[in-house]
Amino acid sequence: CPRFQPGDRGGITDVVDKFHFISNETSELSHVDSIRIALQAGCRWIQLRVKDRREEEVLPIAWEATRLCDSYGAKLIINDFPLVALAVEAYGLHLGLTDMPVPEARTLVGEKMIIGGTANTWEDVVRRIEEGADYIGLGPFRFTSTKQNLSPILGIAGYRTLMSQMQEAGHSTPIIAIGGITPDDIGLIRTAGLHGVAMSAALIGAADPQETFYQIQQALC
Ligand code: TZP
Ligand code: MG
Repeated sequence: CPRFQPGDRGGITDVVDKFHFISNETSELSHVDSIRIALQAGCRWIQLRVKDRREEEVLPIAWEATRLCDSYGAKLIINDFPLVALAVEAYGLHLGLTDMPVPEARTLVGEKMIIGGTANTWEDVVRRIEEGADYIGLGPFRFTSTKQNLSPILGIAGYRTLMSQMQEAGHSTPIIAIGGITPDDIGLIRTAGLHGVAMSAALIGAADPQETFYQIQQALC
């Protein structure tokens, strides 16, 4: 597929929606710094995932992320804070397993916003589908230190089992793999029938994030 030029707008939706960048904070980078790296690399689906902060602390970060994402024509998804997502008119909201249930969030954010939900087991997947989630983040694929309180690791065998259960049940909600994923894993993950992948550390920690994103895109299209 053609090489996506950072700075382009439009016409790349099908490919970029398959890669979700998850923001993170390190000793060297703020959330917004991590988002800037992902946007400069070419990523156009950004999830702002701020942990252990109050809503009023998340809001200014979300505004900054909104300004940046808008300037790149990128979609911004807010993890965990429906009212923040509503305030900044985010493209979407992502809810973890212990966050507000999807239907409750739906009444808060309205019908226009995408809502994604995390799942670790077949029961979680079914619940997410029944709740009306627009996509499901399924993981972890392998161990990662990016997330605390990690659910049991699924590995490729776990994905294969869950994806065949999806197929048998006739469900088509897009499933995004997450957790410790590197560009080299994408080919294998896609053989299990997943729609796309989410990544944090492997992109912001890459020596050349733009080249890494190019490899990711090639593996996803
Ligand atoms: N949920 C499961 S693993 C994870 C989240 C948010 C972190 C993903 O980050 P990384 O650095 O790609 O493992
Ligand atoms: Mg959460």
